[in-house]
Amino acid sequence: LKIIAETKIKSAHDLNTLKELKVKFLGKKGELTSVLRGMGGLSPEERPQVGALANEIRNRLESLISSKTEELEEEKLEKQLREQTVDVTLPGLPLTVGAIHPLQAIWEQMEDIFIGMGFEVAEGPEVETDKYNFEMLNFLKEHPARDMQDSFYINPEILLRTHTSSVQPRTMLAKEGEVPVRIICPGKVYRRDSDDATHSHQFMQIEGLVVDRGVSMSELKGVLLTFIQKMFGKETEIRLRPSFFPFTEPSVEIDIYDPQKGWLEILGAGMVHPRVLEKSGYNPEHYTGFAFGTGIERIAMLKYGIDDIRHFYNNDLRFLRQFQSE
Ligand code: FA5
Repeated sequence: LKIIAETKIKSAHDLNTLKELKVKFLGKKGELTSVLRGMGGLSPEERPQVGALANEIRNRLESLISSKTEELEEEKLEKQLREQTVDVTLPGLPLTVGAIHPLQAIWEQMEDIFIGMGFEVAEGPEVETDKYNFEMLNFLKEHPARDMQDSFYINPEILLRTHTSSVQPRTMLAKEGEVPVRIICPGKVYRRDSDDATHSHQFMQIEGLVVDRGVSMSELKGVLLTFIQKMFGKETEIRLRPSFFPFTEPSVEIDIYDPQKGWLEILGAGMVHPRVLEKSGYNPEHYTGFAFGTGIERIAMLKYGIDDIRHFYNNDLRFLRQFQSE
């Protein structure tokens, strides 16, 4: 038995065969176990001798099996390593690299330009109250923009902000009458406009607000001309047209000149209305201010020559990949 078992164990080629052999010889119903069971039939003198022999065989076979198991496991590992070597000279798979979204690129560029002119970046909520979106900005109760037709209302007092101008009173109140106020606020705004080539129901604006002693219209023009020329080139011309906003007086619309398309409106601006200053805790006899608001999509469309605002929101990779190097 010992000799047969030893030969079989030594010549086992894989771990499964070895496991089977262990059961066959040493298991509960194994051959050695049945020898031990048969000891009842032996004489008392023979028993210790046969018992000792059987134990010796068991120990011998167990150590043989465990060293063979180790040997086979090592062999298996080496085989795996040999077969799975990595050929580092093979060319790798190309990685697809994402691009910054054109609106994000313009947003960041605009922030950099205004930060360079001493502006700080402010924030405000997209879900806004009537108070900050309209009331504090001198909109009359019956102003058409307050109508359910134009704004997304959550309830009669709360709506999705229709412009970033809501950050004007928020900032002034937070400053508690201190000057200078010199902020820009980029962010999303929402209107019940029907989507077409130049309108989107959700778009982005950048608001600007400056309040201090002696702030003038010529400073407003200087700041916006600097911004536009940094964005579109030194030669770009602008034009100020009279306009109306309830929160600025006088109000202007600013156009830029595009050689192909002529004059294009890009932003609204004006001197902060005295009533708006007053409502937010600034005495209009001591302080003046200017504000402006522009659409990020419209700036991006002009800058990149994009003819349809919907391209920005369709997530068409053929469109987005064109901005890979931005
Ligand atoms: C305003 O929203 C004023 N709050 C701007 C302002 C700020 C005036 C501070 C004075 C002082 P207006 O509704 O014109 O104004 O919108 C400003 C800009 O947002 C427009 O010039 C345009 O660039 C962009 N815009 C307006 N509606 C849409 C739309 N549906 N889709 C995309 N861009 C739009």
